[in-house]
Amino acid sequence: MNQQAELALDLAQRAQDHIDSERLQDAIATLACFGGRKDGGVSRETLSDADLAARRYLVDQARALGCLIETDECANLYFRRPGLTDLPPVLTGSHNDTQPVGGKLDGAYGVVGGLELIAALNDAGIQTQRSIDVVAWTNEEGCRFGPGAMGSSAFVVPARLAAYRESVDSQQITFGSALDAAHAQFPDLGRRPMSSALFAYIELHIEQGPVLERAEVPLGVVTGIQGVRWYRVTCSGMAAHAGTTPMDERADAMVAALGMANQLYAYAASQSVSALRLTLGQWRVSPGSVNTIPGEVVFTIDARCIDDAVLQRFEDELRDVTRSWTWRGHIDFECFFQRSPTAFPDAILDLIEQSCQRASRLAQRAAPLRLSSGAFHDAMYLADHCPSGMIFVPSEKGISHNAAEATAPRDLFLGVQALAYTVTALATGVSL
Ligand code: HGY
Ligand code: MN
Ligand code: MN
Repeated sequence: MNQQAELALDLAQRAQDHIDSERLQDAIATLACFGGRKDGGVSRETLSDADLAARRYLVDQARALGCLIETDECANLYFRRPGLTDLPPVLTGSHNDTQPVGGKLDGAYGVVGGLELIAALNDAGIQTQRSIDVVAWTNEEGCRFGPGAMGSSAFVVPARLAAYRESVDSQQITFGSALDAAHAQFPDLGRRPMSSALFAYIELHIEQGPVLERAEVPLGVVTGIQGVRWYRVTCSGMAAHAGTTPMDERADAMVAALGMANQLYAYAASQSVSALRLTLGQWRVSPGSVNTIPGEVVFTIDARCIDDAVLQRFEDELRDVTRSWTWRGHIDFECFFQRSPTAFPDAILDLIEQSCQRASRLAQRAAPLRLSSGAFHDAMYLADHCPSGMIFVPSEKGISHNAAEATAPRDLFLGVQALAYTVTALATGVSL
């Protein structure tokens, strides 16, 4: 190993050893207050008032750490700790938005973990060759404005933003108008161009599933992310009187929608597609009256699998089911989010594994596990842009997208230690 790399790993160890668990816990608890719920969860959907207030808090925190702060056209927030050179920076971070009923950690943990890394580098008096940027991505969840991971995907391919600006929420507000309103609240932030050069991207995140906890392993080296497709299915029938319309003369959109849903769940449950995960999470019934036959039912489909061919076969099945449903109305569907499976590069996996091994060994915990991610993350787009990777910590009972989402403080601490080692090594001379 050359001298530069040796120095880099020495600095990486020092950064790792300066992570402060109490400071980390305080920051997680404070950020969770923005959109905090009585049940202990967080409701901070993208570009909502709670999200904007949280952004102001993060900007203040980053300023207090001496960071330079910028944003871009998609309102992604960047907190830079300058390095000694103007080589492409190392980027870390995650998303700041949550599900309508989310937890304190999904996304927030990666952003706060990045700021804790900067605090530790300041404490250790470490200067890095490359700048370290911590990012808070806009709209990763995609539940208010679909599709998901808009901020990171527009960063990688800016041309995507035009279509994203047209996306509307349930109040018919466009993503574009919400973006413009958000920018107006931060007039003093410098703007950086999107798709700027990056040396590497490392994202720290909770697993949101049961694998690490069941294996009793505190750190996960994420090998990749399964593929995802989102569809919107519209069943159009005819609204009519619930009392006077004979059953055999109806164009009841709910009968069609439920019939389709049952066929799709039966398909997903069949042995041949056991790796497929299917969720029909969002339903809109109109006119939504107790005594009017539903004229229209719109529902969403979230289909996931590590094998893209399984997702393609599911889409073929969806098309067949749509065509085969005979009734007086009609059914359309559109795919509004599609991302093939992602694989992270070996050089990043090996460095992350090294960082996790040191952190878990010093804590006398089990060695890290390699696993793929069931959830999607901004890293799936960054992987198209630069060498990228992810570090996982366990989720208690595998629960996420739920107010009960939780991870033991000692595991959260180890995760940030592993992040500190990985990012500092990359920013001080480890080559890829
Ligand atoms: O849906 C997802 O996988 C991510 O948590 N937004
Ligand atoms: Mn997330
Ligand atoms: Mn999520």
